[in-house]
Amino acid sequence: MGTALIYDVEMTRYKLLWVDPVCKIEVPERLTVSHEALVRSGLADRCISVPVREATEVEILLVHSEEYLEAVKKTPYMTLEDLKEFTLQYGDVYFHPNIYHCAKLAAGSALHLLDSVMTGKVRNGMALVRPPGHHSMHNAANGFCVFNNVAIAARYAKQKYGVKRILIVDWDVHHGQGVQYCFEDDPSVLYFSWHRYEHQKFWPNLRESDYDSVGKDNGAGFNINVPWNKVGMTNSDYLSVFCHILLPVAYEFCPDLVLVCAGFDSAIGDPEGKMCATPDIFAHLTHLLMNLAGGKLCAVLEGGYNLTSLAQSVCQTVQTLLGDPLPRLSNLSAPCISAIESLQCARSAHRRYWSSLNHAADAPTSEISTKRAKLAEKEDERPEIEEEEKSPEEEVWPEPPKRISPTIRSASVLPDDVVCPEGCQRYSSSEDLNPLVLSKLKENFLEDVDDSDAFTAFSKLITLIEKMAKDEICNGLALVRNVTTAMMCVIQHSAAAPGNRVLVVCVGNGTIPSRITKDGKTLVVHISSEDRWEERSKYYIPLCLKKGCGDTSGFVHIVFGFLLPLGYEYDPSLVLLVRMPDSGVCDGVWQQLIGLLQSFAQGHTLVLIQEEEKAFLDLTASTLLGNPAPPLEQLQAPFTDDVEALERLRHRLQADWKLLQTTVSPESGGADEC
Ligand code: Q9C
Ligand code: ZN
Repeated sequence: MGTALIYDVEMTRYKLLWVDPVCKIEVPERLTVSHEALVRSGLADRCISVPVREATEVEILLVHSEEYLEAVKKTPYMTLEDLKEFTLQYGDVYFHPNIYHCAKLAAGSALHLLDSVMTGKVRNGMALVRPPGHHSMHNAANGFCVFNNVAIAARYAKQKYGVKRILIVDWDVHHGQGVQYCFEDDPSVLYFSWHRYEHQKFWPNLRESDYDSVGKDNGAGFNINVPWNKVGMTNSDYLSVFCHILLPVAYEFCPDLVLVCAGFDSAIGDPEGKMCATPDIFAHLTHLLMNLAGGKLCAVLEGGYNLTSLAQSVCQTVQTLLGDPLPRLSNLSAPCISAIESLQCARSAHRRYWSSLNHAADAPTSEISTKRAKLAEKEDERPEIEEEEKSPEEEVWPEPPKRISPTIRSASVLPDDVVCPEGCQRYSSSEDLNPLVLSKLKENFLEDVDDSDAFTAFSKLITLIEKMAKDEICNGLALVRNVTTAMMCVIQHSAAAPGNRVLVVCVGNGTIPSRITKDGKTLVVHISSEDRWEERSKYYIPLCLKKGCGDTSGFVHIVFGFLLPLGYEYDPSLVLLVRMPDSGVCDGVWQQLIGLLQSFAQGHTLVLIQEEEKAFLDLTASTLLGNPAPPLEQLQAPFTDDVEALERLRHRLQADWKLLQTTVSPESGGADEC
């Protein structure tokens, strides 16, 4: 199952024919540079090329009015003067004799991509299209958009394939008001958008782009807006919103299909967005959505006006869809106060609709609404003249380094009598272990190790992680006699090398020797049913679920609310996932966990499983190999006691771990300036 790529040069064949400073950024080169970057990097060749087609009138009418379609249909025959005149009735858009044709191709591309994913010809894919779609409405073109490509695809998916729940993630920097209007009262489509807002001062300046537009009637709760009230938002701000709002709600919603309004004007260097998130963030945003809906994801291009930033972001997205290991996001800062304010507002507006947000705090008092009120008073005033600053196009950032893809994806260390899972390579070290390492191993683990078999296994584990460090192997799994000893052995070796950091995720009950958690070279996140609150420290984080790891909602709550933010902030060089015996974690949750942990350490994950639990081997291997986890069932509310205890823990930890913050509080002290 591959990744589809849709592109056709025909969609570059329209452009602005008169002078208009607002529209001049929407150029044909947006498509050519994106496509050329995919070709140059070899990514295009690895995709399954899907041809474009025109959307039919019936399909366009799924979203647009007959009147509007008839009007657009006439544009190919208009004179320049007529086109200018026609354009004037809409906001921030231009027409061209060939744009109607391209708009039909753009919508048709989204539909063809959707067909390829729904029929199982491909797992996922991306369509590079012009014109974009998310601003266009039932009766109107708007914001460079003619037909609403993604909205049409969503209606089509419901109608043709009977898809029950669709998640639309709009990471473009503008609010896709066209999509919001289309599905406002429809609970089968969950629309999420973050967007530059600046208390309604930024285009399209709509009251209904704010966090309190949650959807209407039956659709209440199914429209999520996260307005950015400042420019300069960073990777941390974006991740924080994914971890603390979008992902918990998305998993609770449990979509059958994910559509992405993939605009890249939310990346650094863009003249419209003026944000500071780097192109590699899109690798992560994409990956975090790829374990929903059994991996069925269609990304459709929207905005993106800095050609360099756009091309890099498109490559990051496609490479992730192809399943390559993710880049590390180093030096994440604390989310800025304005971002946390927006997060807190959106969470509080949605807490009554989503049990995963039920515990969210109230919106921060007055400040934000006061700003809006002040703005309304001053409506007639001319905006203040801003001080001279360097234009965002001049912003410089390093080109994302080439992503590494070890030749061996998954290796296994198994007892001889255990069959190696398909696609995995049984690891039998050809190299002898460094004698120094060997003696250290003996010295430290001899008394724990009862026989030479186990000792051989440990030596293999060590050479395996050395090969991971050299990027010869991406990930691994091992069936061991005693997970705790194996864990200690790996940690001792790995943490000895300078610059290494190991994120240890322990699932299930058991005791973790406290000596490993002192120096910051390991961060242990321990999910169990035992209350180890007393033992907590900066580097030992016990997360307790009363009913144990079999509690799916509780577990998912912990993964998004704690594990992902901690992992991103810690930025490990290796992830060690330890499944304690009888952990009770169910198959689906286990697969999701493994999939999500591949966000870290360039996918260098080592999974340790105790011999008695060898039934989990195949499942583990399949996920490490990059197969999408099956969707979890729609989630129930996590237990109140658990959630309350966890929120108390969050409060204690957020001074050390800034990405855990979900509220603005005097003592939280996030970075003031974005
Ligand atoms: N500087 C898309 O990204 N102009 N459309 C805003 C404020 C309209 C953007 C003017 C921008 C439309 C798909
Ligand atoms: Zn945009």
